Amino acid sequence: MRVKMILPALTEATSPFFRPIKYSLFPPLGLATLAAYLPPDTEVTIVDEHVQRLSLDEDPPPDLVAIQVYITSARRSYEIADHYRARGSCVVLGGLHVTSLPSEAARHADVLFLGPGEQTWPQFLREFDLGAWRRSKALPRQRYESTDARTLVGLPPVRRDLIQRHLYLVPNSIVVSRGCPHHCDFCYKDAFFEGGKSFYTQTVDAALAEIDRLPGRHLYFLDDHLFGNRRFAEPLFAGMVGMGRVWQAAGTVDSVLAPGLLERAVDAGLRSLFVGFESVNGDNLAAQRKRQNVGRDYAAVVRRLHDVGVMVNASFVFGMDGDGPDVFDRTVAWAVEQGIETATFHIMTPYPGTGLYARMEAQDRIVHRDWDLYDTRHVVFRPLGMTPGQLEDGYWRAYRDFYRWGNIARGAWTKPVLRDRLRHLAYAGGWKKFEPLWDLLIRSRQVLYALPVLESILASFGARKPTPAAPEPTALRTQVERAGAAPILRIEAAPPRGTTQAQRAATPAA
Ligand code: B12
Ligand code: SF4
Repeated sequence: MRVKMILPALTEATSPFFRPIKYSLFPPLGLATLAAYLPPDTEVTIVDEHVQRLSLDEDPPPDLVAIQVYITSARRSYEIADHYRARGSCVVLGGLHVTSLPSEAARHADVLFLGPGEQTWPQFLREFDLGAWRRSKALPRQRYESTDARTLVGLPPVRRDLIQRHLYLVPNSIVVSRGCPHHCDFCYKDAFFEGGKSFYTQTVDAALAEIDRLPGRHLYFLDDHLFGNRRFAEPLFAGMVGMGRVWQAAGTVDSVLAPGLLERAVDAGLRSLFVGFESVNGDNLAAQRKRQNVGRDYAAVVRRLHDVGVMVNASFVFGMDGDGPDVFDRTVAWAVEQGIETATFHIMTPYPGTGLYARMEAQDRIVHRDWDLYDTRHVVFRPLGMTPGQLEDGYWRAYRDFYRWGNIARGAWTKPVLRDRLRHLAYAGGWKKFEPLWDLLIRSRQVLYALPVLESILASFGARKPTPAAPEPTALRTQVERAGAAPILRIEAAPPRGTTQAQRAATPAA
């Protein structure tokens, strides 16, 4: 059987003029995971349109075309699906957007997969009869839904041999869990994992074996919340000590404050953490059910990470119902003052299937459903505290301001040691000030050559001795941070749910 697996790209990622580095960071791990279930005699290719040209006219066409659909690439995915269906291939669609809107996707697919694929995909492969399909387009079923039997135990090794490593800056991306223990209203998580477990991990031994199979030194854990299960994370980190890895990951503010775990991660090689702060306004957090953030001392989170030598990639969302036009400057000023190295800003985006989307729809605040623009850079709903124009302008201004050389230097100079200041300058400047250079590396297919630079910047962080663990989060004082003279951050305890209608769209590691 000839199988083609495709990760379609949104238009921006294939532009002939300029390609942001973020689309050349990570290989299509989901598809490589699924490829591992194919029988050994299968002829299989994986095409990632973010980094490769997708040819659609091979002759004969593939027997089976499997497409991963994200919201921003849904339009393109459906185009490709329609094309291959017209050519007679069996087209199967899966992924987050298909799970959110199966009735939309069904118009473009022979078979749909809802939820994670580790159980349903092998089941389909057992049931699919290529002869019957060729003869009469017969299929055992048209929809496979992942429900209660979810597990990562016995996961076959990811087919990394199908990934073109040299096309990515971070070929060693890895996920050792699925989902997250939290339930933020704006997040895709609850909708995607509906009907079964929404947070589960590999066995520690299997995760360590997967790490061991990866060449080189650098790793990027794409798990939504690597620290989410302490009974898994602790032995994992212990097992990684001595492996000589430097790695990046995502974690929540409460897990950073939890005593002991962060230090273990640092001992195992953690050097940079993506943290979903989301908002400097406590009302927003409560309204979004971002309970793990409410009442936390954000400045202590940053300090604690810096004290153990971990760089911070802080994620913020603009446009929640408690946000007014001042939110952009307040957020940037706070982040710069804390010495945060990199920040990711988003415009709140209601993804179909989320609690946020349901509320916005009920309030008739969704202005269009052009999924191409659901990319967290466009306003697709009516904000309460400002106009859509103010929200979009403020979002871009926040990026510009945070990454001004003056602010990068100001952030770097919050660090007491010259070496740390220089690293801050190198890391923050490297990401945002050399976009044309990244573009050149991407086009000349040399992007992997920049990895040693990233590794050495990361490796020299964390050289300091870990500080003692922070006190229990509950004992931490809520406090007012200051940016210049103006108080900018006060995270309050959660008011009762539903008192405001806020929300947004976070990308835990995107
Ligand atoms: C890495 C990543 C990226 C990378 C690359 C994506 C890639 N190479 O796959 C980059 C940086 C390019 C990226 C960009 C963006 N991302 Co992103 N990203 C992720 C991240 C962190 C990990 C993806 C991953 O590898 N998961 C691990 C693998 C194993 O899981 P998986 O890919 O989901 O695959 C499984 C299932 O979905 C299913 N499945 C998937 N496809 C198929 C197909 C078939 C046939 C079957 C049977 C099953 C199946 O089975 C797989 C195994 O279980 C996710 C968060 C997350 N935890 O998933 C966000 C996430 C996917 N990103 C998101 C967003 C919003 C974006 C951006 C729009 C953000 C932005 N502002 O720029 C852009 C645009 C994306 C695009 N190209 O259209 C959202 C998507 C929301 C949605 N409803 O679609 C997520 C969920 C983050 C979030 N919490 O909001 N992203
Ligand atoms: S936003 Fe982050 S912490 Fe909240 S449910 Fe989603 S992955 Fe978990």
